[in-house]
Amino acid sequence: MRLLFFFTLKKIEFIRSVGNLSQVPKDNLPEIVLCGRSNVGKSSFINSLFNKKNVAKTSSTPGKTRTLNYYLVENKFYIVDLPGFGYAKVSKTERDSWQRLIENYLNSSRNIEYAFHFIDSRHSPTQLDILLNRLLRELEIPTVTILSKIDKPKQSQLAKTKKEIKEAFPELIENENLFYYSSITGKGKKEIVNIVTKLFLS
Ligand SMILES: Nc1nc2c(ncn2[C@@H]2O[C@H](COP(=O)(O)OP(=O)(O)OP(=O)(O)O)[C@@H](O)[C@H]2O)c(=O)[nH]1
Ligand SMILES: [Mg+2]
Repeated sequence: MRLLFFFTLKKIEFIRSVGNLSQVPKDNLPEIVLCGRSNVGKSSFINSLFNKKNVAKTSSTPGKTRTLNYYLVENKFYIVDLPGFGYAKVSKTERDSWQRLIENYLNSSRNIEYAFHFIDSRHSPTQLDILLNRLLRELEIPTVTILSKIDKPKQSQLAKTKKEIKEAFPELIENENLFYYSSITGKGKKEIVNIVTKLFLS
């Protein structure tokens, strides 16, 4: 019988912020990419997963992360924190340039082993979530969908989101490629740590 241990992830180093794909690290280590709308909790996820307060910069104002941020984990793989999409309060020019950066990055021949697609558990998936999901499937990037801020919704609200998620993305199966997460309570952390450990650290 194989026992699953609850490993803890400890070592994480911020490597660099990339505003242009020519600046990405050249060592070709595998990458997990965090993507999804602005303000869904992607950067907070990094801090909570590693029990750090400030390794990733977070903000209650959407649009905090504006570059691809590379974090090296246990010297073995990168977590790449992407700017959130769908943030209305930046200029169209800036929004277009982020979108191009994200699309070019996902389309690049980088070693993207996994994508974590975050959706706020209080909200219905948006058109942009549907497009992102489609793009990741077209590119054959294995993806886990994470319903974030799971400490927030009431039961009825959560039931509605779950139903909508399953309608929009019928391929999602709980605890296989669909997880619930709270950076505040730590719910879902064990499951995500297990995924990461199995992929890169065991
Ligand atoms: N209640 C609750 N709040 C959270 C959780 N995760 C993040 N937040 C809050 O949500 C806000 C946005 O979090 P970020 O981690 O900066 O979100 P992001 O997805 O990185 O946003 P962008 O950088 O704009 O794309 C912050 O005020 C966080 O404190 C969570 O699990 N529960
Ligand atoms: Mg962020």
